[in-house]
Amino acid sequence: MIAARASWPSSTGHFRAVAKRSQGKTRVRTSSLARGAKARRQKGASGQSADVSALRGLPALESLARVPAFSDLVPSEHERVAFDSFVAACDGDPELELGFVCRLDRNFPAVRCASGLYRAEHAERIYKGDLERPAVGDWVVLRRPETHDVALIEEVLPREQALVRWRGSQRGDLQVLAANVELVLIAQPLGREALSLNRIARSAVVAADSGAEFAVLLTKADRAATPEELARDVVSVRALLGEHVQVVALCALDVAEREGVDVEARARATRGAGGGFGLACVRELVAPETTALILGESGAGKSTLLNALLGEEALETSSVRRTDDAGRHTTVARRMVKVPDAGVVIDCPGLRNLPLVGHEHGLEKVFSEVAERAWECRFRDCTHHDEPGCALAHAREAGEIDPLRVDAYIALADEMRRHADTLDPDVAL
Ligand SMILES: Nc1nc2c(ncn2[C@@H]2O[C@H](COP(=O)(O)OP(=O)(O)O)[C@@H](O)[C@H]2O)c(=O)[nH]1
Ligand SMILES: [Mg+2]
Repeated sequence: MIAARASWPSSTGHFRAVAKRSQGKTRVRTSSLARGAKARRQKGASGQSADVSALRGLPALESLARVPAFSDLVPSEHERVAFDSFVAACDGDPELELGFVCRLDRNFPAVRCASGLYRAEHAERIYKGDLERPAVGDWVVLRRPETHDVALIEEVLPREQALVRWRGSQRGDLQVLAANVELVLIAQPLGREALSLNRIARSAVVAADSGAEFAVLLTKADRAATPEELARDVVSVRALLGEHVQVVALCALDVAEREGVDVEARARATRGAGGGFGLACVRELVAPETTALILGESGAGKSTLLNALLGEEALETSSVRRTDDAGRHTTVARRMVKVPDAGVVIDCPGLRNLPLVGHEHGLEKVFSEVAERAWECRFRDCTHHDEPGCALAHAREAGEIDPLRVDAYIALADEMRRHADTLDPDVAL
């Protein structure tokens, strides 16, 4: 049995960097399907922002590799009905088509429809009004006037699910990372620094809060100091998130071969610790008809992994800074790619931080037995630090719950409690 080596860091300092605020605020959807649809139809495509020059710097659609086909994603019944009623409100306007956003380049969408792949702009009431802009994965109503090169997104259909993060330390400033994501692949690189369990735990909480499944990918397995160290990391992650969560270690580059790393020894060690090893395991996770998103900091090896899965350099990758191992934000687009014989994966720019302003339901899901036990504390507002009658302290001491999980829960709950006025009263932290 390999002992877990990582302990829970006392601060959340891994993610101190300030969130970027470059992409405009996201607000809670106020969908208004048929509202004004007729008026918009009369207006035709003239509502678009018309800044076509801004489209010129974007990659040509023909150059994009591995864009999913229309049939690779399936709209929900709800989304289909919403589309049909929008079209009906427009008297069956033949210019309207159903599509999904498969790419955002500097916030300019590309939309995949049954008839093809199109660059699109937002209808005026979307880009000027307070309606939410579509995220990658959203189903939309697209208008394609014959006389225009660029199509127009008339409506973002009510999405089934969204993966969101809070941008700052207040509720109300949300960023939708992608919509309709079923699986979040939490990419955490191995290397000089100790594995960040904090980052993995908060990523899991964000994923669970969105309703998505999640799995952990330990990338750059060639950079773990030894196979034993790698095995200890796998054990730690499984202890943290529970043994039902899949953990896959991998090496997406063949540097391992060049630098004389014994990959097979690492694969054996990983499997011995209960994890999976290699690209084939990742491909298995992303089953056909699944939409996954790779979540991780810049430089975690997300794009390299996707290229390896695709078997070609479809996505640009970066070198990490030698001084601190940090990545350089090479990926500026959010995009979907179809992995051969597997599902669709969304690659997006690395996230420096994942503040847990909300997401308490995600915390409750990931640490369910801890959250359940927290109801037994003597004081309803117990912070689980040194209050008498603390059920979590008791569970930890009695060995009833893994201390790693208790400590992770308390650290993340502390962070959320700092914004207590925003919490849902139905969840006890
Ligand atoms: N040693 C090693 N380096 C890797 C591996 N995967 C990616 N890298 C390197 O890590 C850097 C960042 O990779 P990239 O895929 O751009 O990261 P992203 O920002 O998460 O998309 C690049 O220099 C890659 O060559 C790996 O498995 N082993
Ligand atoms: Mg990248």
